Amino acid sequence: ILIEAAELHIVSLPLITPFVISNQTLTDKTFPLLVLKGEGIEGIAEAVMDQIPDYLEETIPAAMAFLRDVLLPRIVGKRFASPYELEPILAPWRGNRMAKAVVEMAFWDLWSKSLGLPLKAALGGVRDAVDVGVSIGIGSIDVTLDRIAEAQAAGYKRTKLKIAKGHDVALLDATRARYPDIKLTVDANTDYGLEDLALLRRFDEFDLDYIEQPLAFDDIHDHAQVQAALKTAICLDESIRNAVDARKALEMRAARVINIKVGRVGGFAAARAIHDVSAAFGAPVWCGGMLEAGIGRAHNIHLATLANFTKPGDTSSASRYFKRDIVNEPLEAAHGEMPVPNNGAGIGVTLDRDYMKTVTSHFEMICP
Ligand code: OSB
Ligand code: MG
Repeated sequence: ILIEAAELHIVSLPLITPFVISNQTLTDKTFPLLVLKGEGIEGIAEAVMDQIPDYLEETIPAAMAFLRDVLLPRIVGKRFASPYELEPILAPWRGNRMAKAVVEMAFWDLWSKSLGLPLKAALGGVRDAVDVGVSIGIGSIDVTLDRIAEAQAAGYKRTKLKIAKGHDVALLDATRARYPDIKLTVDANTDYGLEDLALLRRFDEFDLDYIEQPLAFDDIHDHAQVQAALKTAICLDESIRNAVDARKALEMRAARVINIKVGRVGGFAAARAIHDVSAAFGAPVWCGGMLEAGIGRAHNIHLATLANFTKPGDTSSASRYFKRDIVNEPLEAAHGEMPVPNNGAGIGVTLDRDYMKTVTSHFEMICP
């Protein structure tokens, strides 16, 4: 396929409920959106970096410059026969996996559309719907219990509570008192350290399916000490950048579960490699989220159809996040299952261009 041009947008959607985690509060979901155009087809993807480097190092302003000045000029005007041909263009640059991912993901959409295949078929997925749970941001115990009640009523298959130091044991006590049997996990987003080992060990009382990313975003090694001291499985998110990290983490028993975010790890090739190495170690994976709008949500759903995504992911209904989405197709889960969108080939959702214009703060075209 010849890539004839690229559209680079910045889109900002208000969140229905502000999303609070241990190290950030989001009131709007702001993201770069890339459209690769070629031979009458469009491949689309959302990038997952934030405005400021609070979850990981990348930022929207730096990514926009890297995309505009470095990556897109090397792609626009060229032909690519498969996503693997992008690798030599993306690989030389250090880091910037979220910026690389948006290019690679948009190309997977374009490529699978050119083949007339759903993205999940191009990836080798095996399901028509994926199991999903909810991720509940930090709030008072009462508000959190209400949100769990809503998620239970909606049939979600797992509840993940965001925690932070000092907002953990009491929250879990109250949650288990009310819901002794639900599938429950926590996500610390790096808020603890090895000095908190005694506190972390108390989490074993709550029958959690796993504890997500207790220690630093750039640590794997110390997580092995936490895992050795706990009965509960550790799940790594921030600190898994690629398949080599996944191999090291599983080899040294720093985790027993991995959260794969295609937008975090540099794209589908890397996501699939992490999926495969985890399967080789017998470690289940699940598909994380970054509060994506409909385009990113669709990419995540297709990814989660791969066989080793055996734990419920974070891709809950778009209507939990946004009053109105930038895609025409509703992405709604029922009974804890999110159907794979299939309105046409590729990601199976289409942009609502009229609405998108009203929520776009920046637009540029990259031409050969
Ligand atoms: O750590 O998984 C995370 C949202 C923003 C930043 C980091 C994370 C999250 C979530 C939300 O947990 C998942 C979602 O609902 O998309
Ligand atoms: Mg996480």
